Amino acid sequence: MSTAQAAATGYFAHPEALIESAEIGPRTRIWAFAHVLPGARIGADCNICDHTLILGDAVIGDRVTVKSFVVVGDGLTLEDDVFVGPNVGFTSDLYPRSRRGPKTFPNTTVRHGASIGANASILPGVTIGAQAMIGAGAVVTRDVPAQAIVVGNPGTISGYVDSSKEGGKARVRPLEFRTGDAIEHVPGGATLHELPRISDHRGHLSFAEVSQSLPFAAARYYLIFGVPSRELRGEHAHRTLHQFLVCVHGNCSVRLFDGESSEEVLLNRPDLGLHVPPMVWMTQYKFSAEAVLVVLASDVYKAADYIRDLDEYLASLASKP
Ligand code: T46
Repeated sequence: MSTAQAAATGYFAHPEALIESAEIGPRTRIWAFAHVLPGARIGADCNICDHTLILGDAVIGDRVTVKSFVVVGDGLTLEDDVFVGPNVGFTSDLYPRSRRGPKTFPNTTVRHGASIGANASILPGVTIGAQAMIGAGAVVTRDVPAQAIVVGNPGTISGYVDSSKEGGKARVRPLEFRTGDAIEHVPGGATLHELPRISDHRGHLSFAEVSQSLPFAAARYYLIFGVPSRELRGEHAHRTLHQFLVCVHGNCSVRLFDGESSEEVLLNRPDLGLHVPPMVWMTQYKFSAEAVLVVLASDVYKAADYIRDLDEYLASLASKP
Protein backbone atom coordinates (compact mmCIF):
# COMPACT_ATOMS: atom_id res chain seq x y z
CA MET A 1 0.00 0.00 0.00
CA SER A 2 1.36 3.43 -0.90
CA THR A 3 1.77 6.28 1.54
CA ALA A 4 -1.11 8.06 -0.17
CA GLN A 5 -3.37 5.00 0.17
CA ALA A 6 -2.41 4.77 3.83
CA ALA A 7 -3.32 8.41 4.37
CA ALA A 8 -6.66 7.80 2.67
CA THR A 9 -7.45 5.04 5.15
CA GLY A 10 -6.55 7.21 8.11
CA TYR A 11 -3.16 5.97 9.25
CA PHE A 12 0.39 7.11 8.54
CA ALA A 13 2.99 4.94 6.83
CA HIS A 14 6.54 6.08 6.19
CA PRO A 15 7.41 5.90 2.47
CA GLU A 16 10.02 3.24 3.28
CA ALA A 17 7.56 0.98 5.16
CA LEU A 18 6.22 -2.11 3.40
CA ILE A 19 2.52 -2.45 4.16
CA GLU A 20 0.61 -5.44 2.79
CA SER A 21 -2.32 -5.49 5.21
CA ALA A 22 -5.56 -3.57 4.82
CA GLU A 23 -6.51 -3.93 8.48
CA ILE A 24 -4.79 -0.98 10.10
CA GLY A 25 -6.64 1.39 12.39
CA PRO A 26 -6.86 5.16 12.18
CA ARG A 27 -4.02 7.38 13.42
CA THR A 28 -1.61 4.45 13.67
CA ARG A 29 1.92 5.34 12.59
CA ILE A 30 4.17 2.83 10.86
CA TRP A 31 7.77 3.87 10.45
CA ALA A 32 10.60 3.17 8.02
CA PHE A 33 11.62 -0.39 7.16
CA ALA A 34 8.67 -1.88 9.01
CA HIS A 35 7.03 -4.77 7.12
CA VAL A 36 3.38 -5.58 7.75
CA LEU A 37 2.28 -8.84 6.07
CA PRO A 38 -1.16 -9.50 4.55
CA GLY A 39 -3.77 -10.37 7.17
CA ALA A 40 -2.04 -8.67 10.10
CA ARG A 41 -4.49 -6.71 12.22
CA ILE A 42 -3.30 -3.49 13.84
CA GLY A 43 -5.66 -1.26 15.85
CA ALA A 44 -5.96 2.51 16.14
CA ASP A 45 -3.38 4.95 17.53
CA CYS A 46 -0.52 2.45 17.50
CA ASN A 47 3.15 3.24 17.00
CA ILE A 48 5.02 0.61 14.98
CA CYS A 49 8.67 1.61 14.93
CA ASP A 50 11.48 1.18 12.40
CA HIS A 51 12.62 -2.35 11.59
CA THR A 52 9.64 -4.27 12.91
CA LEU A 53 8.10 -7.31 11.22
CA ILE A 54 4.36 -7.84 11.73
CA LEU A 55 3.39 -11.32 10.51
CA GLY A 56 0.08 -12.19 8.88
CA ASP A 57 -1.53 -13.73 11.97
CA ALA A 58 -0.56 -10.88 14.31
CA VAL A 59 -3.35 -9.28 16.32
CA ILE A 60 -2.48 -5.88 17.76
CA GLY A 61 -5.01 -3.82 19.73
CA ASP A 62 -5.35 -0.06 20.08
CA ARG A 63 -2.66 2.33 21.40
CA VAL A 64 0.04 -0.33 21.25
CA THR A 65 3.73 0.62 20.93
CA VAL A 66 6.11 -1.79 19.23
CA LYS A 67 9.68 -0.51 19.35
CA SER A 68 12.37 -1.40 16.83
CA PHE A 69 13.65 -4.88 15.98
CA VAL A 70 10.61 -6.83 17.15
CA VAL A 71 8.76 -9.60 15.28
CA VAL A 72 5.04 -9.81 16.08
CA GLY A 73 3.07 -12.87 14.96
CA ASP A 74 3.13 -16.68 15.04
CA GLY A 75 0.26 -16.91 17.51
CA LEU A 76 0.92 -13.60 19.27
CA THR A 77 -1.80 -11.20 20.41
CA LEU A 78 -0.98 -7.80 21.88
CA GLU A 79 -4.04 -6.33 23.57
CA ASP A 80 -4.80 -2.61 23.95
CA ASP A 81 -2.19 -0.29 25.50
CA VAL A 82 0.65 -2.80 25.44
CA PHE A 83 4.24 -1.52 25.26
CA VAL A 84 6.89 -3.72 23.64
CA GLY A 85 10.45 -2.44 24.07
CA PRO A 86 13.23 -2.69 21.50
CA ASN A 87 14.65 -6.11 20.68
CA VAL A 88 12.01 -8.03 22.63
CA GLY A 89 12.04 -11.61 21.38
CA PHE A 90 8.71 -13.41 21.14
CA THR A 91 9.67 -17.03 20.54
CA SER A 92 7.19 -19.32 18.83
CA ASP A 93 8.76 -22.77 18.94
CA LEU A 94 10.18 -24.46 22.05
CA TYR A 95 12.39 -26.77 19.96
CA PRO A 96 13.31 -24.77 16.86
CA ARG A 97 15.00 -26.53 13.92
CA SER A 98 15.90 -25.00 10.60
CA ARG A 99 13.19 -25.60 7.97
CA ARG A 100 11.14 -27.75 10.35
CA GLY A 101 8.75 -25.29 11.95
CA PRO A 102 5.57 -26.34 13.77
CA LYS A 103 2.31 -26.46 11.79
CA THR A 104 0.56 -24.33 14.38
CA PHE A 105 1.88 -22.03 17.05
CA PRO A 106 0.81 -21.88 20.70
CA ASN A 107 -1.14 -18.74 21.50
CA THR A 108 0.88 -16.11 23.31
CA THR A 109 -1.09 -13.20 24.74
CA VAL A 110 0.05 -9.94 26.24
CA ARG A 111 -2.97 -8.60 28.10
CA HIS A 112 -4.05 -4.98 28.12
CA GLY A 113 -1.73 -2.40 29.61
CA ALA A 114 1.24 -4.73 30.07
CA SER A 115 4.78 -3.51 29.32
CA ILE A 116 7.80 -5.52 28.20
CA GLY A 117 11.28 -4.06 28.67
CA ALA A 118 14.06 -4.07 26.10
CA ASN A 119 15.65 -7.39 25.18
CA ALA A 120 13.22 -9.52 27.17
CA SER A 121 12.53 -13.00 25.78
CA ILE A 122 9.02 -14.42 25.93
CA LEU A 123 8.59 -18.16 25.54
CA PRO A 124 5.71 -19.46 23.41
CA GLY A 125 2.26 -20.06 24.87
CA VAL A 126 2.48 -17.78 27.88
CA THR A 127 -0.03 -15.16 28.93
CA ILE A 128 1.32 -11.94 30.38
CA GLY A 129 -1.38 -10.49 32.63
CA ALA A 130 -2.94 -7.05 32.44
CA GLN A 131 -0.64 -4.19 33.49
CA ALA A 132 2.21 -6.59 34.24
CA MET A 133 5.72 -5.16 33.94
CA ILE A 134 8.45 -7.34 32.43
CA GLY A 135 11.94 -6.05 33.24
CA ALA A 136 14.60 -5.49 30.60
CA GLY A 137 16.30 -8.73 29.64
CA ALA A 138 13.93 -10.96 31.62
CA VAL A 139 13.21 -14.44 30.27
CA VAL A 140 9.51 -15.21 30.71
CA THR A 141 9.00 -18.96 30.83
CA ARG A 142 5.48 -19.15 32.25
CA ASP A 143 2.29 -17.17 32.73
CA VAL A 144 2.60 -13.85 34.54
CA PRO A 145 -0.26 -12.71 36.80
CA ALA A 146 -1.88 -9.35 36.27
CA GLN A 147 0.14 -6.41 37.69
CA ALA A 148 3.17 -8.57 38.51
CA ILE A 149 6.73 -7.30 38.00
CA VAL A 150 8.97 -10.01 36.53
CA VAL A 151 12.76 -9.83 36.37
CA GLY A 152 15.67 -12.14 35.64
CA ASN A 153 16.27 -15.48 33.99
CA PRO A 154 14.17 -17.47 34.56
CA GLY A 155 11.69 -14.66 35.10
CA THR A 156 10.64 -14.36 38.74
CA ILE A 157 8.06 -12.11 40.34
CA SER A 158 9.87 -9.43 42.31
CA GLY A 159 6.75 -7.47 43.27
CA TYR A 160 3.57 -5.97 41.94
CA VAL A 161 2.87 -2.63 40.34
CA ASP A 162 0.57 -0.45 42.35
CA SER A 163 -2.22 0.28 39.93
CA SER A 164 -3.13 3.38 41.91
CA LYS A 165 0.28 4.88 41.10
CA GLU A 166 1.37 5.09 37.49
CA GLY A 167 4.27 2.66 37.10
CA GLY A 168 4.74 2.60 40.89
CA LYS A 169 5.40 -0.35 43.12
CA ALA A 170 3.05 -1.48 45.83
CA ARG A 171 3.86 -0.12 49.28
CA VAL A 172 5.49 -2.73 51.44
CA ARG A 173 4.47 -2.80 55.07
CA PRO A 174 7.62 -2.26 57.17
CA LEU A 175 9.20 -5.35 58.60
CA GLU A 176 8.82 -4.54 62.29
CA PHE A 177 5.68 -2.51 62.76
CA ARG A 178 4.60 -1.62 66.26
CA THR A 179 1.42 0.24 67.05
CA GLY A 180 -0.29 1.33 70.21
CA ASP A 181 -3.53 -0.49 69.66
CA ALA A 182 -1.87 -3.48 67.89
CA ILE A 183 -4.11 -3.19 64.84
CA GLU A 184 -3.14 -1.67 61.50
CA HIS A 185 -5.43 -1.24 58.53
CA VAL A 186 -4.43 -2.42 55.08
CA PRO A 187 -6.36 -2.32 51.76
CA GLY A 188 -9.83 -3.79 51.45
CA GLY A 189 -10.62 -3.54 55.16
CA ALA A 190 -7.94 -6.10 56.03
CA THR A 191 -6.24 -5.64 59.39
CA LEU A 192 -2.88 -6.64 60.79
CA HIS A 193 -2.98 -7.75 64.42
CA GLU A 194 -0.15 -7.89 66.85
CA LEU A 195 -1.05 -10.94 68.92
CA PRO A 196 -0.26 -11.40 72.59
CA ARG A 197 3.07 -13.06 73.34
CA ILE A 198 3.83 -14.55 76.72
CA SER A 199 7.51 -15.25 77.20
CA ASP A 200 9.35 -16.89 80.06
CA HIS A 201 12.33 -19.16 80.49
CA ARG A 202 10.36 -21.99 78.81
CA GLY A 203 9.98 -20.06 75.57
CA HIS A 204 7.04 -18.15 74.02
CA LEU A 205 3.29 -18.60 73.77
CA SER A 206 1.01 -16.64 71.49
CA PHE A 207 -2.76 -16.89 71.06
CA ALA A 208 -5.86 -15.33 69.53
CA GLU A 209 -9.38 -15.34 70.95
CA VAL A 210 -12.61 -15.05 69.00
CA SER A 211 -13.98 -11.50 69.06
CA GLN A 212 -10.72 -10.14 70.43
CA SER A 213 -7.88 -10.49 67.90
CA LEU A 214 -9.69 -13.20 65.92
CA PRO A 215 -12.62 -11.37 64.32
CA PHE A 216 -14.70 -14.44 63.46
CA ALA A 217 -15.31 -17.98 64.67
CA ALA A 218 -13.09 -20.39 62.78
CA ALA A 219 -14.77 -23.36 61.06
CA ARG A 220 -11.57 -24.68 59.46
CA TYR A 221 -7.83 -24.34 59.44
CA TYR A 222 -5.36 -25.22 56.75
CA LEU A 223 -1.59 -25.05 56.43
CA ILE A 224 0.61 -23.97 53.56
CA PHE A 225 4.21 -25.16 53.71
CA GLY A 226 7.03 -26.45 51.52
CA VAL A 227 6.43 -23.69 48.96
CA PRO A 228 9.41 -23.21 46.61
CA SER A 229 10.52 -19.58 46.83
CA ARG A 230 9.75 -18.94 43.16
CA GLU A 231 6.11 -20.01 43.47
CA LEU A 232 3.10 -17.94 44.35
CA ARG A 233 -0.20 -19.02 45.82
CA GLY A 234 -3.59 -17.44 46.06
CA GLU A 235 -4.23 -15.00 43.19
CA HIS A 236 -7.91 -14.97 44.03
CA ALA A 237 -10.57 -13.35 46.21
CA HIS A 238 -13.30 -14.91 48.33
CA ARG A 239 -16.93 -13.89 48.01
CA THR A 240 -17.91 -14.43 51.66
CA LEU A 241 -15.00 -16.04 53.51
CA HIS A 242 -13.06 -14.34 56.31
CA GLN A 243 -9.52 -15.59 56.87
CA PHE A 244 -6.83 -15.05 59.48
CA LEU A 245 -3.25 -15.75 58.41
CA VAL A 246 -0.32 -16.38 60.72
CA CYS A 247 3.10 -17.37 59.44
CA VAL A 248 4.18 -19.51 62.39
CA HIS A 249 7.62 -20.34 60.98
CA GLY A 250 9.82 -18.49 58.49
CA ASN A 251 8.23 -15.69 56.51
CA CYS A 252 6.17 -14.94 53.45
CA SER A 253 4.73 -11.87 51.77
CA VAL A 254 1.03 -11.30 51.27
CA ARG A 255 -0.13 -8.90 48.61
CA LEU A 256 -3.58 -7.40 49.11
CA PHE A 257 -5.42 -5.61 46.34
CA ASP A 258 -8.89 -4.12 46.75
CA GLY A 259 -9.43 -3.01 43.17
CA GLU A 260 -7.92 0.42 43.79
CA SER A 261 -4.90 0.22 46.02
CA SER A 262 -2.53 -2.57 46.90
CA GLU A 263 -0.09 -3.24 49.66
CA GLU A 264 2.32 -5.96 50.60
CA VAL A 265 2.46 -7.32 54.13
CA LEU A 266 5.43 -9.29 55.36
CA LEU A 267 4.35 -11.99 57.80
CA ASN A 268 7.55 -12.75 59.65
CA ARG A 269 6.54 -13.45 63.25
CA PRO A 270 4.29 -16.10 64.80
CA ASP A 271 2.58 -13.35 66.82
CA LEU A 272 1.47 -11.36 63.78
CA GLY A 273 -1.98 -12.14 62.35
CA LEU A 274 -3.57 -10.81 59.19
CA HIS A 275 -7.36 -10.71 58.98
CA VAL A 276 -8.54 -10.68 55.36
CA PRO A 277 -12.28 -10.09 54.89
CA PRO A 278 -14.20 -11.14 51.76
CA MET A 279 -13.63 -9.50 48.37
CA VAL A 280 -9.92 -8.77 48.74
CA TRP A 281 -7.66 -10.07 45.97
CA MET A 282 -4.84 -11.85 47.74
CA THR A 283 -1.53 -13.40 46.72
CA GLN A 284 1.06 -15.11 48.90
CA TYR A 285 4.63 -15.31 47.64
CA LYS A 286 8.31 -14.92 48.54
CA PHE A 287 8.06 -17.88 50.92
CA SER A 288 11.27 -18.45 52.84
CA ALA A 289 12.60 -21.99 53.06
CA GLU A 290 10.71 -23.83 55.80
CA ALA A 291 7.93 -21.19 55.95
CA VAL A 292 4.68 -22.48 57.45
CA LEU A 293 1.53 -20.42 56.98
CA VAL A 294 -1.47 -21.26 59.18
CA VAL A 295 -4.84 -20.01 57.93
CA LEU A 296 -8.02 -19.95 60.01
CA ALA A 297 -11.15 -19.70 57.88
CA SER A 298 -14.71 -18.72 58.78
CA ASP A 299 -16.28 -21.51 56.73
CA VAL A 300 -15.54 -24.95 55.32
CA TYR A 301 -13.96 -25.23 51.88
CA LYS A 302 -16.34 -24.20 49.09
CA ALA A 303 -14.95 -23.96 45.58
CA ALA A 304 -17.82 -21.64 44.59
CA ASP A 305 -16.64 -19.03 47.08
CA TYR A 306 -13.49 -18.33 45.02
CA ILE A 307 -13.13 -15.65 42.36
CA ARG A 308 -10.03 -16.72 40.45
CA ASP A 309 -10.23 -14.34 37.49
CA LEU A 310 -9.08 -10.79 38.12
CA ASP A 311 -11.39 -9.27 35.50
CA GLU A 312 -14.35 -11.04 37.11
CA TYR A 313 -13.25 -9.75 40.51
CA LEU A 314 -13.03 -6.16 39.25
CA ALA A 315 -16.42 -6.50 37.54
CA SER A 316 -17.98 -7.81 40.79
CA LEU A 317 -16.60 -4.81 42.66
CA ALA A 318 -17.93 -2.45 40.01
CA SER A 319 -21.41 -4.00 40.14
CA LYS A 320 -21.66 -3.54 43.91
CA PRO A 321 -24.09 -0.77 44.90
C1 T46 B 1 -6.40 -18.73 50.29
C2 T46 B 1 -4.93 -18.95 50.36
C3 T46 B 1 -4.28 -18.19 51.48
C4 T46 B 1 -9.24 -28.11 49.90
O1 T46 B 1 -9.68 -29.17 49.46
N1 T46 B 1 -9.61 -27.68 51.13
C5 T46 B 1 -9.16 -26.53 51.68
O2 T46 B 1 -9.53 -26.18 52.82
C6 T46 B 1 -8.28 -25.72 50.90
C7 T46 B 1 -7.76 -24.39 51.43
C8 T46 B 1 -7.91 -26.14 49.65
N2 T46 B 1 -8.38 -27.33 49.18
C9 T46 B 1 -7.94 -27.79 47.84
C10 T46 B 1 -8.45 -26.96 46.68
C11 T46 B 1 -7.35 -27.13 45.65
O3 T46 B 1 -7.62 -28.30 44.90
O4 T46 B 1 -6.51 -27.69 47.78
C12 T46 B 1 -6.10 -27.36 46.46
C13 T46 B 1 -5.15 -26.17 46.45
O5 T46 B 1 -5.89 -24.99 46.82
P1 T46 B 1 -5.57 -23.55 46.22
O6 T46 B 1 -5.08 -23.66 44.84
O7 T46 B 1 -6.80 -22.71 46.44
O8 T46 B 1 -4.37 -23.07 47.17
P2 T46 B 1 -3.83 -21.59 47.37
O9 T46 B 1 -2.63 -21.68 48.20
O10 T46 B 1 -3.72 -20.88 46.08
O11 T46 B 1 -4.99 -20.84 48.23
C14 T46 B 1 -5.19 -21.21 49.57
C15 T46 B 1 -6.69 -21.19 49.89
O12 T46 B 1 -7.38 -22.07 48.98
C16 T46 B 1 -7.26 -19.80 49.76
O13 T46 B 1 -8.54 -19.78 50.36
O14 T46 B 1 -6.86 -17.64 50.56
O15 T46 B 1 -4.55 -20.31 50.45
